[in-house]
Amino acid sequence: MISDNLNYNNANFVCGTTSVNYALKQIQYPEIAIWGRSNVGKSSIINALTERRGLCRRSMKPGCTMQLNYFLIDNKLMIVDMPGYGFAKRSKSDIRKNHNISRNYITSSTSLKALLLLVDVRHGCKESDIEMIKFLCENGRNFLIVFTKADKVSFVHAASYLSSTFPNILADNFLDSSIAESAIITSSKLGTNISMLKKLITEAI
Ligand SMILES: Nc1nc2c(ncn2[C@@H]2O[C@H](COP(=O)(O)OP(=O)(O)OP(=O)(O)O)[C@@H](O)[C@H]2O)c(=O)[nH]1
Ligand SMILES: [Mg+2]
Repeated sequence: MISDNLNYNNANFVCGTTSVNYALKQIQYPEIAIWGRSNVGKSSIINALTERRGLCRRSMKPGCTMQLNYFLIDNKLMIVDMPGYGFAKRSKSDIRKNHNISRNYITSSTSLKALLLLVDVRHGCKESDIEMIKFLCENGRNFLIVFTKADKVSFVHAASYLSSTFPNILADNFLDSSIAESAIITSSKLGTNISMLKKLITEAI
């Protein structure tokens, strides 16, 4: 049981690996994984959670994270930065490799407690996001939708997207629209809802 007062500042990069088996063998902490389209802000949210700007390398070019990057928080929790999906400018073989790494990890990790599925609130849920949500549901994984880059849109846009557009998209795709009820909107740049996210992570592990 992990308490509420996890010290996120006490964070260290442990390893980057493409081999799920390697990771499974070496690491036995509860894991929270960060997933989402390329450039959605996965690495940035890890930096925001830990308040360590340089801990997780933000990409200048989208789609740069091509492995599972493990960060140990307070010697109790592992945060896993996953390769992004949905970036067309990578080679087909790189896209396939990234897909395989992520899918293997999601289907076979025994330490994975929940995923944060990040969606850029400016663009909303795309087809690829819906596909991944379906994949998580099919595999019985706990997940939370985390909208990113709230600082880039107006409050009105964000509120209407969350309360009507997003639940409708879920319903249109035969997905449980109550998924939207626990979605959270964040900004790594401003720190918006980052403490709330920490509470939700604690609840998930
Ligand atoms: N304004 C704003 N920009 C953000 C925010 N979060 C991330 N960004 C920017 O978005 C870009 C991508 O951020 P990353 O954190 O590297 O995204 P990523 O999902 O890790 O990208 P890949 O690893 O390539 O898939 C960077 O230029 C960040 O500075 C945010 O909350 N607000
Ligand atoms: Mg990244």
